[in-house]
Amino acid sequence: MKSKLELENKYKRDFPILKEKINGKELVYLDNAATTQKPEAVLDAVYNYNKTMNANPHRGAHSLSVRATEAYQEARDNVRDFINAEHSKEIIFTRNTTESLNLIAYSLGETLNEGDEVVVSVIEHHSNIVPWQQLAKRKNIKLKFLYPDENYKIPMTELEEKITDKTKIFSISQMSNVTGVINPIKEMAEYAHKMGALVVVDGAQGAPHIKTDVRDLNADFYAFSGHKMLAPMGIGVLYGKKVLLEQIPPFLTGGGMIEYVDEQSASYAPLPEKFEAGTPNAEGAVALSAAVDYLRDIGLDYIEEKEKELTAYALEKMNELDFFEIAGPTDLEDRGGIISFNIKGVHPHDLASIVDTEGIALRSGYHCAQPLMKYFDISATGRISFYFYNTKKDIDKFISAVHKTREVFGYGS
Ligand code: 7TS
Repeated sequence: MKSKLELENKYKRDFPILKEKINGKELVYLDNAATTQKPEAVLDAVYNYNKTMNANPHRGAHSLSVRATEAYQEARDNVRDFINAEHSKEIIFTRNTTESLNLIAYSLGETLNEGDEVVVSVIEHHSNIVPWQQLAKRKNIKLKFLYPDENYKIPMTELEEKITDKTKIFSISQMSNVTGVINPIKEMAEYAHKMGALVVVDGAQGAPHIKTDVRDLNADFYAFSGHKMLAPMGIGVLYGKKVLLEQIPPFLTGGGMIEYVDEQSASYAPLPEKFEAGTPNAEGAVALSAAVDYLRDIGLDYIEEKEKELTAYALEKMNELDFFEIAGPTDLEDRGGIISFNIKGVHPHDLASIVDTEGIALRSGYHCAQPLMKYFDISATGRISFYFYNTKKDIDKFISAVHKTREVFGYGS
């Protein structure tokens, strides 16, 4: 068992960027909800793929192409294992959560008819709202919203009121990228299924931080992004139950996803190729697989525990200061390591640029969740978000930079 200090040093070694100097200061990276950093193991995987196996997977019988195909398939198997899906063909590689959600909103949406309803929540990222709006327009169906209570949680009574026998799809995030609220997906899915709806889960802030078993959650579809869990940008995943993916039409069409093509029509390849038109991001998939290995090695239990400890510490420090207003639950059981806040008298954008001079990276703005901001009647928040490589020292530096910022604005610390 390594001591905390040994682990912190290990992460500094494993993640070269954490040693970077920003404005002459050591980087304090608190923008993990936007994207995470990459360990050497992932950087090496990208390099090795390109050095030893790059070719177009599935095209051509030459040995290098076979090597690339095998590496791509192994990555799929590894991701299957990571979320405990039943079959590798249930893992569709996409660019990111946004593309995964667009895919499902389009392809599953094709099976809906006028009068059907889709239910989402107001706490969703735009990527889990706009594709459903497009579907609603295209198919003339109704899009309904669930709202959180004063504790930022969506009560089950909201589901009982809004999800009816007209609801064909219920799409919900596992964790909010603004309030950090963790939704009880299993319980929600059970209710939606009872009403006959299919359940789509936006796992962008889930899979990287919470041990996720899609079969235990009983999600029909589950979307996430590689770049939020140590992999490069441009690789994402859509999990879907085999029987459902087989029934719905493809999203993007063209090369790679067909069986036979004649002048006027085409038949589609079996899963997963049916949903992977065009040359895939094989190096991204291989890098995601290396990220999965790294995360498995650390253990999601450890990651959850570490992030809880950091969140508890940050909330304690922030609550000691009366100028912080926190937009999220205070009960640690209901939240992950994402804290949105406002500081009386300091605009979040000013805060972000001033703390940047201290090497601190945090996010300010509406976090691609305008309906939620409107619902709370706030225009922007600051946001810090953790990953397992953050430390209490990072939080101390953030708090001290906040004091400095307030001094710039003429407040005493
Ligand atoms: N869903 C949630 C809950 C998210 O947090 C994000 C990205 C997405 C979907 C979209 O993911 P993408 O990989 O397709 O872009 N969230 C954020 C964020 O909070 N700051 O920058 C991106």
